[in-house]
Parts: sequence; C-alpha cells; structure tokens
Amino acid sequence: MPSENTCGLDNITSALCDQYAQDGVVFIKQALHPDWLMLLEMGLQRVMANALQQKHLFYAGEDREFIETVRNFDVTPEIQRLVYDSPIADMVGKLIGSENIWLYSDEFFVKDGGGCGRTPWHQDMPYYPMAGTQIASMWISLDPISKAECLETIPGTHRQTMFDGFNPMAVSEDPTMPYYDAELPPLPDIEAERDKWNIQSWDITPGDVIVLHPAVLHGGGPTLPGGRRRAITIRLYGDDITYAERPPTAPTVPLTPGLSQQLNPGDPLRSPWYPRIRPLPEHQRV
Ligand SMILES: O=C(O)CCC(=O)C(=O)O
Repeated sequence: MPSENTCGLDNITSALCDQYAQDGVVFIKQALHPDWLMLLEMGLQRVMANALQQKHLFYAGEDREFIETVRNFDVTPEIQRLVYDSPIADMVGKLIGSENIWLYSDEFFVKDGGGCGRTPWHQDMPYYPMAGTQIASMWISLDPISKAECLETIPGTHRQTMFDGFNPMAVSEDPTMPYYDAELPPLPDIEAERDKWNIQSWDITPGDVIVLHPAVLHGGGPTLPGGRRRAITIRLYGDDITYAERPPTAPTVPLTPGLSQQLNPGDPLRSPWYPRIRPLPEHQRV
C-alpha cells in the first residue's frame, strides 16, 4: 500500500483515489509550490493581526496554550486566492471524484513555539451539519516538523463508528469530554492506549500535504522544545454532501445560524455560507 506520493495534481492517480476511499487519508509529498506557502504565510499574518477575527485558545492560560481560528476565508484575501487559484481544489476534486467543489471552511492551528499541547483525538464530522462521502480536508504546515509533532490519523476509521466530539472548552480537564453528551458514543481515550491503534503520521517538509476525510479519527501532535508548527486545514466538499441535523445540545462548528431554516435534512448542502470553488465562478475569472 503506497504511503506517499511525489507530486500535486498529476500524481492523484486512481490508486491514490482508491487509497483515499479505503483509508480516508493520504500523504502527498511536495504538492504545493512555495508561492502558495508564501501566500498562506501572508494570510496567517493578516488573520493574527485582525483583532476582530475570533481566536479560540486551547488550554487557555497554560504553558501548552495554542490558537485555533476558523472561517478566515471571508475576511482574508490571501486565503481566498489560495482556495480559488491554487491546485488544492482540483486535487481534492480528483481525489473525491467530484467536478463541483464547495468550501466548507478553513481552520488554522497555530502552535507558535515549543511546548504547545496536543489537539485532542477526534473526528470532525460530528461537528458538521452534513452527511455524505465526497469531502476532504487538506492539512498544510508552514513549518518543517517531525512525525511526533505532525497531524496523526487512524486510517479506515471514517468507515466505522461516528463518536461524539470532544468539548473544546474542556480539553484541559478531559480531552474526551463529550460535546453533545448522550446522542453519540463518547470518544475512546486513544492517547492513553496509543499502541492499540494504527496511528499514522509523517515528517513534514513545507509543501507536503495530508488529505483526510473528516470522519477519520485524528489528533494533532504537540510542539517539541524550540518547535513551531503553524498549520491550516482547507475543507472542501463535492456533489453527494447533504445537509444533516446535529443534536441541538451544542452548536455546529463553525456556527451557521439560519442554515436549519433554509435546508431540510437530505437537501444538497447549498448555502452562501459555502462558496462554490469549482467550476471557478464567473466573478473569480479574469
Ligand atoms: O493540526 C492540528 O493540530 C489539528 C488538525 C485538525 O484537527 C484538523 O485539521 O481537523
């Protein structure tokens, strides 16, 4: 089973698509040109300088604190250009087999120094108001990082149980504390039993990407002393994704008020919250 591939769009072979369907995760070596990384770095600087853009602190007030910020696309031209103009949407379209591609969200995980904590193990799908298979998140690191600091995934788990999410407000206390509580089975404590799980991760050179299905169990490595790990995930979806309700006990992430008033469960997920990326919309063409 191949565990890496050596180029961007050209090397999204049918074998890689099969691997994505089977494992829900693929690693693609040097998929992005340094220009796209420079654009992303500029986008991150703009987001961090934008006091109006909401930042969530994991482990707030502790030495292991780090920043997460979601849906920056709307207010960040660099991220808009990256999503519309780079090969990311075409690569994902080929991997998931959809000519139509929409943006679900972008999300930065900024571990800007050594000693930042783990992103707890979780699946993203429980937080999202959607059902279907044609979805992928591309995880991109701006910094070279070791396997121990990388995004970690457990291949194949997107085809298994959908667990509850963790509660982002309670990660210091218990990184498996249920988000909805009662409606879905609680997350297993993967970190406490790492050797029982088939955990996969990679040494990363900027330009390498990991593409994962958001229902795959995954978690984010900590930073080692002197380390730095600024990553973004771009989440894109295709034709078969429909609107699905989530338990009313907690909001979906990112919050999309009004969506439940416009869509019924099973409707194609179409909303101004989710801009069309492919085919490239007329207003993005020159
Ligand atoms: O990079 C990380 O620490 C976590 C990433 C993640 O959870 C995601 O991309 O969905």
